[in-house]
Amino acid sequence: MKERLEPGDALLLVDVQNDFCPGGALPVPSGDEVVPVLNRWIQEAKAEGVPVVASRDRHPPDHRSFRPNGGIWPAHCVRGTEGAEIRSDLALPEEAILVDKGKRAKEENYSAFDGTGLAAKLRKADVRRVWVGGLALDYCVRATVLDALEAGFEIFLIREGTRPVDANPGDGERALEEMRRAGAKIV
Ligand code: VGL
Ligand code: ZN
Repeated sequence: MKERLEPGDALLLVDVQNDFCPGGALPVPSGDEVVPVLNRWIQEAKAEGVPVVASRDRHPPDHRSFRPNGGIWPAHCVRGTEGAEIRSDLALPEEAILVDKGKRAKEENYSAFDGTGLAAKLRKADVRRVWVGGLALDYCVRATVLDALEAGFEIFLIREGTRPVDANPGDGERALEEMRRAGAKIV
């Protein structure tokens, strides 16, 4: 990687959880392939003293996004289950900041900034630029990036460190274009 992390940056890893990887309840195709890529970025963050944030989708069993409850997704990332855990091969530093979202049955919360206080937390840590990777490109990563731009952060999306669901062919590409138009830099 030629891009460098520097003071004032944060690395934000979105929903790198068992249920979003092959074998999980809502598998993102090749979702597990983001892990080695993001592990290299974590090493770089540690070397530069840059904070690492990891978001988790943490739903109650009666969450509205689940099909039996009228939503579009199979039940996934139910709190307390193995599927909701972050992939054990993601080398998160001990001091990583964990952000849980989707905790309320009646709210979707795709974005790691939605109802989590993350923007305030990052500003308090003097973060201005955020490097984003994780799952899934066309849902939670997209929503997170658009919210972060709205909140005034400079955003770098780590293209190799994310994968789309692509429920409709081209969803991932369209999400990338939308983020680019909104001001994200795709690296
Ligand atoms: C996600 C669908 C439902 C994601 C979360 O993390 O992209 N997608 N819940
Ligand atoms: Zn979810």
